[in-house]
Amino acid sequence: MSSDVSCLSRNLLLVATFLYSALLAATVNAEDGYDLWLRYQPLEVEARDNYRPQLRQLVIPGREDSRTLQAIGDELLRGVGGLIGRAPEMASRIRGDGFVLVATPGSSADVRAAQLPMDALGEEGYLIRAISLRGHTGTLVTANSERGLLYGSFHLLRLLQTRDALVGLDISSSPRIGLRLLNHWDNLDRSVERGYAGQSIWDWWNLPDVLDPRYTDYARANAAIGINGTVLNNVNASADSLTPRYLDKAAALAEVFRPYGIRMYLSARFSAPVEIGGLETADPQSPAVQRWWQHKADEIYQRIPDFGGFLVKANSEGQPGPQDYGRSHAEGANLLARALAPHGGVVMWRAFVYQQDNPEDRAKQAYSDFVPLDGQFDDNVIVQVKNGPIDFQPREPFHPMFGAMPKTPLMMEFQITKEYLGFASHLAYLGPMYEEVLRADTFAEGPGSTVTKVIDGSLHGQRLTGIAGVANIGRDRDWSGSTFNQANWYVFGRMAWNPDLAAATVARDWLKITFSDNPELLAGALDIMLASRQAVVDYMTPLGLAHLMATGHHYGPGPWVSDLARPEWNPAYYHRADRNGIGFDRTAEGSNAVAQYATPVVEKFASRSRVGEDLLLWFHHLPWDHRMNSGRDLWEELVYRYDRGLAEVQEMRTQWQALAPLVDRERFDKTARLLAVQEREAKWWRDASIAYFQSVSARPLPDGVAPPARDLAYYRALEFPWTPGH
Ligand code: GCW
Repeated sequence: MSSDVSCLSRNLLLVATFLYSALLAATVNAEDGYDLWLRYQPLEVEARDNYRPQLRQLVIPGREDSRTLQAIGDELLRGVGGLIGRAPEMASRIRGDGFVLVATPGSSADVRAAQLPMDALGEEGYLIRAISLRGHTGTLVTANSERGLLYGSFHLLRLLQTRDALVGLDISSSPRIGLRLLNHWDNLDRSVERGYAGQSIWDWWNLPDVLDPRYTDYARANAAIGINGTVLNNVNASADSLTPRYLDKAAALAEVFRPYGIRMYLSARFSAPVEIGGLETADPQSPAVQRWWQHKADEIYQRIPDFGGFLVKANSEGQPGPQDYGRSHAEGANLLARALAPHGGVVMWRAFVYQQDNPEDRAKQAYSDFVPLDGQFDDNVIVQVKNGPIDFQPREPFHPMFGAMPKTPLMMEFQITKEYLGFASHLAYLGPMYEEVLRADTFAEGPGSTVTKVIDGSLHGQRLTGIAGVANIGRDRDWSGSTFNQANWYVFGRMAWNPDLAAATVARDWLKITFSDNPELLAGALDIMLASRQAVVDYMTPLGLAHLMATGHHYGPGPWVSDLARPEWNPAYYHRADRNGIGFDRTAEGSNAVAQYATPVVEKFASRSRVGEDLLLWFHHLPWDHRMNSGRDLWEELVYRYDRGLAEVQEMRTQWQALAPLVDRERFDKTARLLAVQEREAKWWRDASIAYFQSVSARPLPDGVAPPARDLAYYRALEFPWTPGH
């Protein structure tokens, strides 16, 4: 009896031990997405065996005295150790074949003696070379600065992650754009405007005392893709961010970011001198106001000596600004710029403005306000322009300000968070959208005057250059609300460094790093990614339509909305559909927004046949029976596009299911579930939009097209009081 009991308990113990180790193994291998592209899971055996002889020792002269060099060392040990299963030995000098030397000409006599082409690298660029030194072969990462070494080291790790050969390496890379920034629309209460990945990662309340390890991982992730600055707080800013208490908190974060080459910036509220300074006015002409900003800048630089500067949203959507005092955007920007100039800071002044009671086509207002000010901005001001003239829609033409202000540096503002592309739940890879905008030809100085050349400064000889992405980062374990949303953060960084990179190339890198280099996985997932953005365009706003989202939260369709106080808040303002036709006439017969583009572009956009169907209804109001390239009429084509978008999402789901054996459980399931949400919502968009436009056009559905599942009244009555990000 007693032996039975002990046998039973022994068995139980065995089972428990087994379960425990199984659980442990599962946890160790758990892929919850936290690691982003710093995922250093072991490579395939063959790759590991190949790399091992080449990664034996790590030599980083001067490491003891520099936090950046320490960060580099830690990252390389961790990365190489994880990827090939054996960390290199940290050595003080080259001892044999298979060394990795990370050094500037200043920190290593060997590098100096090698006389490498360092000039072209600038401050942040780097070289990675296969090299022979002291009779041994190895790899050299070199640069003019420690920041360059940092970027080069991350590139070296990426080579392993993408399974590239180290033999014969000769890479030279430097960023084309100077300021490569994230913009967080994060509030002090940890809510995030247009954020769909949980609360803000900035724990303002517990700062500066508590430093979440996430802050370091955030800095690592950004440095790995070349991002070199971050604006911590929402452009709809609270002046409290500029009070000493909050500056102390920001300074603690700056300290964490510094070794990773990430400078801190803050959104500044224009009326701060009144709100926290006790002044009567925020007028740029007032000497007291000027002094207040100078003093504020001094106060900031005392705490954060490498502070980057201010981002400002002024006279837009109710925010205070210089126009409240009859002053121009240039006068407002220069006020802050002069306070920052002695410290080397910049002002990023946003051009996202449109005014209450201004009857002008909203797509024209920013250009009308800013272009006449060309030449009036101080040297340390850069004007930040959204990619399109309205507002981060699934597709817009490039903003007409690009190319139109030769004397003013302009920086790009992309949205990484998907306010208008299905929040965090829809899979939409934004690489193709960024690529489309960057490659668009403004013709400002003749053919080849691409948007890229405007923002990299080469078109008009600008020295101050920049690009910003509105972050999709929150407290969610996977940072961005889904695995595939991480790709949007990733591609933003990679294209900020090199705007000529193809969206498909970056997607492939990301897939290899994030999942594996299994060819079937790469092919299937790449297909999904590359088709995804056009799918969203098709099921939300096909053929150049825009801003049809429901009011305020922008979740789901609301093309019927036409009763809001300001005309340009209404979807009906944008689509202008009636019994006869649909679209916004922006030709000379209409709002003439086309005239804001350079000559050949005007003609293209103004022509119904040349504009291209993707932007057709952005620029033209056309009758429902307008003949399209397909032979269908406009009404039939519209319905066809909605169907096509939905069908694409169904296809994406099927493709993802086929990848089940190739993806770890947790990330596979979450993506599968989100794709199911996307399909349901794509169908909702399709059905509601068709129901509405049919109520207006009074046209029959083309043969064989499924009628919407519910009647229009049903869709109109839907309400979503607790949508995130609003
Ligand atoms: O797209 C709109 C958003 C606002 C945002 C604004 C802007 C920060 O709906 O939430 O405010 O753009 O870019 O300023």
